[in-house]
Amino acid sequence: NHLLPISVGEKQDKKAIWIDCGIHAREWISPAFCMWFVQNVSPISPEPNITHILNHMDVYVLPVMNPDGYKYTWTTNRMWRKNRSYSTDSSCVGVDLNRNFDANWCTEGASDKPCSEIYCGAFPESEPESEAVANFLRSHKDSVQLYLTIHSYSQMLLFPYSCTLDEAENHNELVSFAKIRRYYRNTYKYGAGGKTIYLAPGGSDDWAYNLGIKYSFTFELQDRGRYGFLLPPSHISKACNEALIAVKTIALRVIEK
Ligand code: ING
Ligand code: ZN
Repeated sequence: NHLLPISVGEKQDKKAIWIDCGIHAREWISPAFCMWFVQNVSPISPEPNITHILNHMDVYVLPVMNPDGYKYTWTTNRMWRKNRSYSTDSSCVGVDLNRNFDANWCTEGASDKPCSEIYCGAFPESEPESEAVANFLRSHKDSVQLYLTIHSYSQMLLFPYSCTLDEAENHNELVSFAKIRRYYRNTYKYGAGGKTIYLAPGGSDDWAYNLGIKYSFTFELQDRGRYGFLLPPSHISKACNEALIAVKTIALRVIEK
């Protein structure tokens, strides 16, 4: 069990936030952000905004969704992206977990070739990592109101859809939540994934959105490509702090609803 719940009190019918990091192995700033998050968003925090958030919402933090891939980037190949599962009909290893969810699964923007970096897997939720996340969210969908997933890099805040160019039903509201540029130290682009970067079916944010979690966001943290996945340690605190401000702001907005 690799999930960290943050909760105060016993209030019934409490709403919740889900946040996962490390779905892609090489995006090291992402697990760092989850650790930063749990250090700051704690029941003993003196910050009124944080107390307010925790009084209204429980938080489920998954610090590393792809632990096998993450470990592999420490031991063997720093630029590994996928998980480490073996395929029956290829010697290539790994499924792109952010193409393995059941949202227009394996259409344009994903690949059915096991050697591809964006291999969608044999079927939706074929991987234990994505299946476990999907099962948890299915069984908590009445409480989870905000889904957040942390990637790098490119400094963007994306929301559904990435699996189609169609607009989400509450598109304008998602834009208003994402439009918090002034809170970032650096500029962040924002928009629907498909139109802002590229079509990417099978992503976790689209799947969570279709499950009924109407506030669903993918963060692409620092930087914009100067260091890319190899963000130097000296940038960690700034990258995490600006994202934490954005997450707190979005959480407060969701609570206000
Ligand atoms: N970017 C994401 C990727 O999986 C993305 C972009 C966002 C896809 C939302 C699907 C949904 O390609 C990185 N850096 O991994
Ligand atoms: Zn990623």
